[in-house]
Formats: sequence, C-alpha cells, structure tokens
Amino acid sequence: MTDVSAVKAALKSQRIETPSWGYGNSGTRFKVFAQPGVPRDPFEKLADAAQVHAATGVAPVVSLHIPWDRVEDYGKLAEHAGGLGLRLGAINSNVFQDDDYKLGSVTNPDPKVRRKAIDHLLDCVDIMDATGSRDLKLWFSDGTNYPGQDDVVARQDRLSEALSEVYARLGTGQRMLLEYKLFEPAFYTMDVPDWGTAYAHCVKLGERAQVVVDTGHHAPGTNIEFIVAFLLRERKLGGFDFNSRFYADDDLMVGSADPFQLFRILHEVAKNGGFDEATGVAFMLDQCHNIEAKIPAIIRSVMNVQEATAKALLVDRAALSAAQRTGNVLDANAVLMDAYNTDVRPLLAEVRAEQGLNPDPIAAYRATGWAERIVAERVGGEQAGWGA
Ligand code: PSV
Ligand code: MN
Repeated sequence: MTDVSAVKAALKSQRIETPSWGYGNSGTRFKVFAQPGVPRDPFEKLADAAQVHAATGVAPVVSLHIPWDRVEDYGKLAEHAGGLGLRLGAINSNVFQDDDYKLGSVTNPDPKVRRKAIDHLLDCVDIMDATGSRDLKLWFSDGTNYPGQDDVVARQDRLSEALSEVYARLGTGQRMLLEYKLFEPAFYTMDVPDWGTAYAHCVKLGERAQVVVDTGHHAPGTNIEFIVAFLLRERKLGGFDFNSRFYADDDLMVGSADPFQLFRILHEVAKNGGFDEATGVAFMLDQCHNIEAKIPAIIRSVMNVQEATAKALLVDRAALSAAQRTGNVLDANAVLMDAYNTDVRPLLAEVRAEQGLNPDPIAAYRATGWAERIVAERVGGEQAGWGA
C-alpha cells in the first residue's frame, strides 16, 4: 500500500521550471504565428510565468535563454522575478544562431570562432552569478552534414577543451548541464548526439557536470526511461527538458503525445531518488507550442507532469519489488499498470485545495482576466519569439 499523505507531500513540494521562450511566439521553419498579448521583453515573460505559478503553485522557477533574454541588468531581472514570487533558473546558452557558427561553435575548425563561442559560454556564467542561477545548460548544434566534412575525433577534442575551460569557471554551487540531440540542425553527425557522449564528457569533467535529457532528442523507439535510470544510478542526471514528440523534436506540450512514456520516465525518477531535493534533478519544460495560447498551454504541461508524477508516486513499490524478486512477470507489470491507470485528477484537486489553490488551474487562470489584460495592454513594441 502506498502512503497517500507522503504522495501528497511530494506533489506539494515538486518544482517545475518553465522556459522563458515558451511565452513568446514560435512556429516551425515554415511560419512563426504571432499571438496578441505575447510578451515584448523578459520582464513581461516573467509576468506571464508568475500566472502559471499562481495557478499551479509548483512553477516558481523560470529558465532564461541568452541572448533571447538579454537585459542591461540581470540583478534587476532577478529582483523583478523575486517580486513576482519567482526565481531565475537555468541559463541556456546559445551558440547556434550566428553566421559564424555555420561549421560549428566550440567544435568549429576555426580557432577564432571557437574562442567567440567559449566567450559566450563564459558570459553565461557571469549572468548566472548575477541572477543566482545554479545551472548552465549547454546545447550545441555543432555537427557535420556530409561524410568527410570534418574530422570527428578532432571535433571531440575541441569540444572537450571548450567544456573544460567553462567548467573551470563555474562558481561554488554552480553546475554545467550538457544536453544531447540525435540530429538537427546537423544531419550526418552531431558532436553530442546521445546520452553516452554527453555522459563520457561529464564524467571526465567532474561531479558538477551532468547530463540533461530532452525527451524530444532521441531516435523513435528509444527507451528513455532506461537512460534516466542509468544516469540516476551514476548520479549524472542533471535534469530534464520536457516536451512531447510524435516524429522528431516536435516540442509539443509535455505528456500530450505519450503520457505513458512520461509515466515510465517519472517512475524511474521516483524509484531512484530523483525527486529528493538533494539529488538536484531539474524538472524543466522546453517546449515551443505554436498554435495554442501560450500561458494555458504551459499550465497544461505543468498539470501533465503533475499527473504523471502522481501516478509514478502511487506505484506500490513493496508489491512491485516482491513480484520482481519472485520473478512474477505478470504481477510486476500489473502493479505498474494499476498506478498508471489510476485517475489521479481527484487527488491533485485535493492537493491544490489543501494549498489554497483552485483545484482547476486552467479555470483559475481564466478567472484572472490576465489573457484579456495582456491583449489590451501589450500594444506596440516587438513581441518576443523563438530566435529573437
Ligand atoms: C535544442 O533543440 C533545444 O532543445 C535546446 O535546449 C535549446 O536551447 C532549445 O531547444 C531552444 O528551443
Ligand atoms: Mn532542450
């Protein structure tokens, strides 16, 4: 039997980090659709994030993307976040949107370009110092499009050199999170294509380098929960970039395409101590929803993570372990499926009510009138968007 009050306590203390770029306009390479009321600067993005936190009670942290969230004074931005009941989370670096990076950033054959990329990453650590952020999140679009284009091993050497320099710059309590991606924008080789490559670099760097699992960055059919379990066992899981995919890196609302996969991932997290604060796993969203309203889509994603978490926490671990020890395949599978098939919405409604929140976060948000207010007030200026 699972202790429901412990499950409730765990749900109340869960923290989900939302991405600043999720509040801006986004689209595909075919079209970015503009929405009325979308923020025009990082301060307005934080104001929207505060609405998500107010409705859900579990989303007080916001990731920034540099240079998309460049401001004059990061201390002031952190203060603004604090005033809204938020804090600034991971600083996401961006070494993929400059013409200089056509042949790569930190793995570029040209040492001048590598220097420029490393300097950007070091600037991101300066920003972390000013915002009080714990995590530097690194994703490299570096790779090649054609066999023979560049020396694969030389690129690994350059990557390793760059990572070491940035790692050495980290301050006390700061971490480096290395994200991998199978393909896109490079189509033949990516320099960090998979968790094994990211893991090997992180092991070499040291304790404060850990891997980020973006759920959209694998080949179809990859067993992501295995990767999660393995990395937790090795104390190398730094966090998640949650989103959903049907085909490639679709960046849809997390839990929408395959809620069962999200449950399986979070079951491994729960079972292997990943919800303990001391383990330090960051539960971040990294999604760019294109056609639906921004703020309620993020609220929906937060709710989807909460529902999968609740189901994972409800797994009867004693029964599962007993079935596993005795080789009872059917019972073991049934224990997991019982938890997955539980309707946890009433439990989450109770948890919210106990926290003084509206049991229905979407209704809570709609009742604020914020959606109408930002459409009326945010007139003029340039809206924020992916890539801007
Ligand atoms: C790359 O596809 C990625 O997942 C990285 O996390 C980037 O920083 C983010 O997307 C930007 O949307
Ligand atoms: Mn990501």
